Amino acid sequence: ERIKSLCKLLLAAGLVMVGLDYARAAEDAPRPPSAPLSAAALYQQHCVSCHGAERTGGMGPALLPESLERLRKPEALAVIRNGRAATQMPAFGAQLSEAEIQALQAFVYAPPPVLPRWTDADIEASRSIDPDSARWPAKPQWKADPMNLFVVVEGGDHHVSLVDGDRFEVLHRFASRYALHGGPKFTPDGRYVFFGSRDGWISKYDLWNLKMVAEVRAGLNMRNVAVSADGRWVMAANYLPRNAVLFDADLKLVRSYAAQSRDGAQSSRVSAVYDATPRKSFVVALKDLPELWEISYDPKAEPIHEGYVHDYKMGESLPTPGYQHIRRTLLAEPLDDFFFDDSYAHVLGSARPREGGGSLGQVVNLDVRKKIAELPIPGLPHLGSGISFTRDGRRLLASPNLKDGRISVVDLKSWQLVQEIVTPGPGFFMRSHAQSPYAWTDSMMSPTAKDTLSIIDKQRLEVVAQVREPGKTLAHVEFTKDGRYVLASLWEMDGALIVYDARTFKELKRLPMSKPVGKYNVWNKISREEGTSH
Ligand code: DHE
Repeated sequence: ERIKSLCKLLLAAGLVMVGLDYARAAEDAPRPPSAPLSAAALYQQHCVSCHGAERTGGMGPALLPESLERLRKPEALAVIRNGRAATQMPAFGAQLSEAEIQALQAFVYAPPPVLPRWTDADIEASRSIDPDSARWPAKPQWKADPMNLFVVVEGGDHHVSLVDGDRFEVLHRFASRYALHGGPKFTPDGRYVFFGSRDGWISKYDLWNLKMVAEVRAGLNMRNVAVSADGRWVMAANYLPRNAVLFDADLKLVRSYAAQSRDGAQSSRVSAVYDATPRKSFVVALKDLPELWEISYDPKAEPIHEGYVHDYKMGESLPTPGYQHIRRTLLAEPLDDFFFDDSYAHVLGSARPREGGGSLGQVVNLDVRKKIAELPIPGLPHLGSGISFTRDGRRLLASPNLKDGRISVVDLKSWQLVQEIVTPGPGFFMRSHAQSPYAWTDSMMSPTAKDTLSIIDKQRLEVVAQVREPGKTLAHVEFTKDGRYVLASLWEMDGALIVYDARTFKELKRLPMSKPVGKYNVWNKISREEGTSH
């Protein structure tokens, strides 16, 4: 019996050994090829935790066709393969095959089966506010002129630098939301600044205390934000969803306005919203509908009566605060980008060129609410970056052009083209200052002249000097409060903010920065200096 038991034990131990050996051998053997994962499953496995189940973003940016419009597909493949420097985006080149990387790229560029929604409830749920912010001291907690402060948006690693405009030193640097776009907007005292990101985040920052006050996600794909002249209201313009959204100064949702025709039959993306300070209203441009909206925040605004073009639903009681109305100006074609004249009674707008041509520029009078003149500037004028100035007693507008290397100069009374100033290539931005005889413009859309800033004499209306950074991109300038110095962006990952003397055009200093995109001088912004964008 004892021998029998010993044999059983040995047999069992043998089986275990064989089993272990077998398991080890199985581990060493090549895995049987499994069925390839679908792109949706790959997304689920590798991307969902940062970019969200609906691809609307999370810690990483939104991955929807609207959000990716500006990223070329080969670049997207490279990002999946190699990751993105200075971000949390890892490299997947070692884990995924080339076919899987391509499948993922195609997946994120394709529209999702169900259009993601972003409701008022989503907006409210996304909001955060520092509960102590109301008690923070109401004066700058640093030593420099708060009016000559520059807010510099660094697109390379998504940061913002605050630069002392007298000493040209960085006072503070903080992380921003991913991909800020459009100029940040300031409250009238210069204390708070509001940033808008392409993914729909609005951030309210206290410049005096160097702290974030509040954040909210207004939409999934946003164009820009505007702040009312009294600092009480903030409005966001969205492509996705198709609406404009109104907040109070602490980014608490007030209401959203669906961008629809009056009968609700057509909808539109919202191109941009601007504050029309003297009118106490927001002016809203629609990309797909031939309408221009004006939404008053003047508590004394006269109510919009029956018979006027109005927007409240029948049966709804007349809303009391003026900001709730939409005054629609009906147009022949949509306006994409525009510029206010000095009175803010006129909007000078441009539309994107369409197949078959069509007029490109128009002047709209916001009081009579109709187009009153054609604007003789073809090409793709970037009116939002336009500047105004006086020459021979006439007020002029100068606007860069995204398609051609020329600056269009238009008389703001006769609406006639005064001059076309030839530059080495098409550019995005233009800046001047009332105290400077010169306007500066870039040619960043030109592969051969992107490294050149052209300096234009505002009286002679011609280029009189250039500064260059050979082979690099040089763009977007802003003057100091007194107009003595010009700060320009060396628009590279290892770029810089370059300070030039505004009279001699000589370089004074450069501060290293990560792809500085735009820079904004507090005083020039809050005083609506004629040479800066509003
Ligand atoms: Fe902008 C402002 C539209 C691409 C950098 N851009 C604006 C504004 C509009 C606009 C309507 C004014 C909003 C404001 O300041 O409140 N931009 C567009 C476009 O339609 C376009 C051509 C295509 C798009 O995809 O949106 C476009 N813009 C770009 C870029 O590629 C730029 C160069 C780089 C980037 O970061 O996106 C760019 N846009 C800027 C900047 C401003 C801006 C820096 C603020 C300029 C200022 O000085 O006020």
